[in-house]
Amino acid sequence: MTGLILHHYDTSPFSEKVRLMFGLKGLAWDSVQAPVIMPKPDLVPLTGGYRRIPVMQVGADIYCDTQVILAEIEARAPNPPSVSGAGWAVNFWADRLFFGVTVPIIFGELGDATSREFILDREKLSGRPFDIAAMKAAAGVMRPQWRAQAAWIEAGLARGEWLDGDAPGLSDIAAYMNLWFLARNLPAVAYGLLSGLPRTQAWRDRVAAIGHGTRREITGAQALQVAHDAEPAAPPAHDHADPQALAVGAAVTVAADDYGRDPVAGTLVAVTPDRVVIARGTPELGRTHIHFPRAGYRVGKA
Ligand SMILES: N[C@@H](CCC(=O)N[C@@H](CS)C(=O)NCC(=O)O)C(=O)O
Repeated sequence: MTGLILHHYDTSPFSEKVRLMFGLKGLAWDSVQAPVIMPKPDLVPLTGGYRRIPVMQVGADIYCDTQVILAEIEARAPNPPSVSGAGWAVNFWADRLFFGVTVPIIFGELGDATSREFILDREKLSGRPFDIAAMKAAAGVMRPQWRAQAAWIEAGLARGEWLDGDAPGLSDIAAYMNLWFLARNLPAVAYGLLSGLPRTQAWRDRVAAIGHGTRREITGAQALQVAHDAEPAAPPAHDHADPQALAVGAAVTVAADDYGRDPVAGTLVAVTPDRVVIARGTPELGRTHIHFPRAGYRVGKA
C-alpha cells in the first residue's frame, strides 16, 4: 500500500485534476475504480453519504471534493510546491464557472447517446431534469462562453509556459480539466474552439505530459479494510474565530451547495477557515474523520 488511495473513475474530469497532481508531485498511489452511477457500496460507507467522485482516503481519513484533496496532497507532499498566486481562486472558477459551460456543450452533443440509467442518476444528483433539449439549445450560446474563458488561459500564458509561473501548479491543473473533458468527448469541437489560441494548445500538451505518477489498482474491499484497520490522524487546530461559531463535539451535517447535496452527519472535530472535519463511527469501519472544504459546502446543526 502506498498510503494514498483515490476512489475515482477514468472518465471523471475532477479526478483528472487529482491524478495530475499525483504526477506533478511524483507520487505513488492506489486506485479504486468506483462506479459511474449509484449505488457505490464501497464508497458511501467511507463518506457517510457523500457520493461524488473523486474521494481520497489515507487510512481512516476521508477527503471529499478536489478542493480539499488537492490541499491535502500539497500538505503531505510540499515539494515541488504547487500553490501560488490566486491558485485556489482559479481552481474554484474552473470547478464551477468553466465546468458549468463545458457540461452543456458536451451533453448537448452526446445527450442522445446517453443511457437512461445515467440520465436518471444525474437527475437525482442535481435535483433537476437532465434536459438534453435545453442543453442542445444552450450549446450554441455556451461555445463562445467557453472560448472566452479559454482565451483567458491564452492571456495567462503570454509571459511564460505555465499559468503558475516558471513551473506547473494548481492553476494549470485546474484550468486544464475542462480542456481535457471537452477534448476527450468532442475532439473536433475542442479543436475548433482552441483554434487561434496557439499558446493554450501547446500548454495543453505540456500539462498532459505531467502524467499521473505511479498508479496501482486495489479493490474497494481492500480500501474498506484499510479504513477499518486505521485510526484517524490528528486533526487540524480548531478555528475559534469561526464565523458560524461551530463548537467541537457538536452534532452537525455537511452538504455541498451545488449538486450532490446529500448531507453527511457527524460530530464536529475541527473547522479551519477552509476546511471542516467531522467524525463518524460505525461497527464496520470504527472511527473515521471526513474532511470537506468550507467554500461550496454548508455546515448545519444536525
Ligand atoms: N466539487 C466536486 C465536484 C465533483 C464532481 O462533480 N464529480 C463528478 C464526476 S467528475 C460526479 O461526482 N458525478 C457524479 C458521480 O460520479 O456519481 C469536486 O471538486 O470534487
